[in-house]
Amino acid sequence: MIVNVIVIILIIGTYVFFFMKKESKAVAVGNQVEIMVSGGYKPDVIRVKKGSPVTLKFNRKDPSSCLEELVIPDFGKNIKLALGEITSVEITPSEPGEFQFHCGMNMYHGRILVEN
Ligand SMILES: [Cu+2]
Repeated sequence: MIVNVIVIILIIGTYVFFFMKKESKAVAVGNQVEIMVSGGYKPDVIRVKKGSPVTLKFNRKDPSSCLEELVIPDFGKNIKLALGEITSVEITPSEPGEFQFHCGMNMYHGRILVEN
Protein backbone atom coordinates (compact mmCIF):
# COMPACT_ATOMS: atom_id res chain seq x y z
CA MET A 1 0.00 0.00 0.00
CA ILE A 2 2.67 2.49 1.06
CA VAL A 3 4.85 1.29 -1.81
CA ASN A 4 2.01 2.01 -4.24
CA VAL A 5 1.65 5.53 -2.89
CA ILE A 6 5.39 6.13 -3.27
CA VAL A 7 5.34 4.82 -6.85
CA ILE A 8 2.41 7.09 -7.72
CA ILE A 9 4.19 10.09 -6.19
CA LEU A 10 7.32 9.28 -8.21
CA ILE A 11 5.33 9.02 -11.43
CA ILE A 12 3.59 12.34 -10.80
CA GLY A 13 6.92 13.91 -9.81
CA THR A 14 8.55 12.75 -13.02
CA TYR A 15 5.64 14.04 -15.09
CA VAL A 16 5.73 17.45 -13.36
CA PHE A 17 9.51 17.62 -13.82
CA PHE A 18 9.35 17.02 -17.57
CA PHE A 19 6.33 19.26 -17.98
CA MET A 20 8.16 22.12 -16.27
CA LYS A 21 11.27 21.48 -18.35
CA LYS A 22 9.18 21.73 -21.50
CA GLU A 23 7.60 24.90 -20.16
CA SER A 24 10.99 26.61 -19.85
CA LYS A 25 12.10 25.49 -23.30
CA ALA A 26 12.29 28.38 -25.75
CA VAL A 27 10.89 31.84 -25.23
CA ALA A 28 10.36 33.97 -28.31
CA VAL A 29 11.09 37.60 -27.66
CA GLY A 30 10.48 40.92 -29.36
CA ASN A 31 13.02 43.67 -28.84
CA GLN A 32 13.64 42.93 -25.19
CA VAL A 33 13.45 40.17 -22.62
CA GLU A 34 14.01 40.01 -18.89
CA ILE A 35 16.12 37.07 -17.78
CA MET A 36 15.98 36.11 -14.13
CA VAL A 37 19.40 35.19 -12.75
CA SER A 38 18.71 32.87 -9.83
CA GLY A 39 20.25 29.42 -9.66
CA GLY A 40 20.75 29.72 -13.40
CA TYR A 41 18.99 31.72 -16.10
CA LYS A 42 15.22 31.86 -16.57
CA PRO A 43 14.36 31.66 -19.38
CA ASP A 44 17.51 29.88 -20.48
CA VAL A 45 16.58 29.55 -24.14
CA ILE A 46 15.44 32.62 -26.01
CA ARG A 47 14.44 32.93 -29.64
CA VAL A 48 15.21 36.13 -31.51
CA LYS A 49 15.03 37.35 -35.09
CA LYS A 50 18.14 37.84 -37.15
CA GLY A 51 19.06 41.46 -37.80
CA SER A 52 16.92 43.11 -35.13
CA PRO A 53 18.53 44.48 -31.98
CA VAL A 54 17.42 42.82 -28.77
CA THR A 55 18.02 43.96 -25.21
CA LEU A 56 18.64 41.20 -22.69
CA LYS A 57 17.78 42.49 -19.23
CA PHE A 58 19.56 40.34 -16.68
CA ASN A 59 17.91 40.61 -13.27
CA ARG A 60 20.38 39.16 -10.79
CA LYS A 61 18.70 37.81 -7.66
CA ASP A 62 21.33 35.22 -6.83
CA PRO A 63 24.10 36.37 -4.45
CA SER A 64 26.52 33.59 -5.42
CA SER A 65 29.64 35.09 -6.98
CA CYS A 66 29.38 32.43 -9.64
CA LEU A 67 26.62 34.33 -11.40
CA GLU A 68 28.22 37.74 -11.05
CA GLU A 69 29.93 37.48 -14.40
CA LEU A 70 28.06 37.03 -17.65
CA VAL A 71 29.80 35.95 -20.83
CA ILE A 72 28.35 35.91 -24.35
CA PRO A 73 31.44 34.85 -26.30
CA ASP A 74 30.06 35.19 -29.84
CA PHE A 75 29.03 38.78 -29.16
CA GLY A 76 32.22 39.71 -27.32
CA LYS A 77 30.39 40.39 -24.06
CA ASN A 78 31.87 39.95 -20.62
CA ILE A 79 29.80 41.83 -18.09
CA LYS A 80 29.46 42.13 -14.33
CA LEU A 81 25.91 41.79 -13.06
CA ALA A 82 25.18 43.84 -9.96
CA LEU A 83 23.17 42.00 -7.31
CA GLY A 84 19.55 43.14 -7.05
CA GLU A 85 19.77 45.17 -10.23
CA ILE A 86 18.85 44.78 -13.87
CA THR A 87 21.78 44.93 -16.24
CA SER A 88 20.87 45.51 -19.87
CA VAL A 89 22.90 43.95 -22.65
CA GLU A 90 22.10 44.86 -26.23
CA ILE A 91 23.00 42.55 -29.06
CA THR A 92 22.19 42.55 -32.76
CA PRO A 93 22.43 39.03 -34.13
CA SER A 94 23.52 39.22 -37.75
CA GLU A 95 23.69 35.48 -38.42
CA PRO A 96 21.16 32.74 -37.75
CA GLY A 97 22.30 30.01 -35.40
CA GLU A 98 22.67 29.05 -31.79
CA PHE A 99 24.77 31.14 -29.44
CA GLN A 100 25.64 30.34 -25.84
CA PHE A 101 25.83 32.57 -22.83
CA HIS A 102 27.15 31.46 -19.48
CA CYS A 103 28.46 32.51 -16.10
CA GLY A 104 32.10 33.38 -15.48
CA MET A 105 33.00 29.81 -14.58
CA ASN A 106 30.98 28.26 -17.39
CA MET A 107 28.70 26.40 -14.98
CA TYR A 108 25.31 27.91 -15.81
CA HIS A 109 24.26 28.14 -19.42
CA GLY A 110 21.69 29.70 -21.65
CA ARG A 111 21.20 29.80 -25.39
CA ILE A 112 20.16 32.41 -27.88
CA LEU A 113 18.48 30.94 -30.94
CA VAL A 114 18.66 33.32 -33.86
CA GLU A 115 16.12 32.69 -36.63
CA ASN A 116 15.91 34.13 -40.10
CU1 LIG B 1 29.62 29.99 -12.45
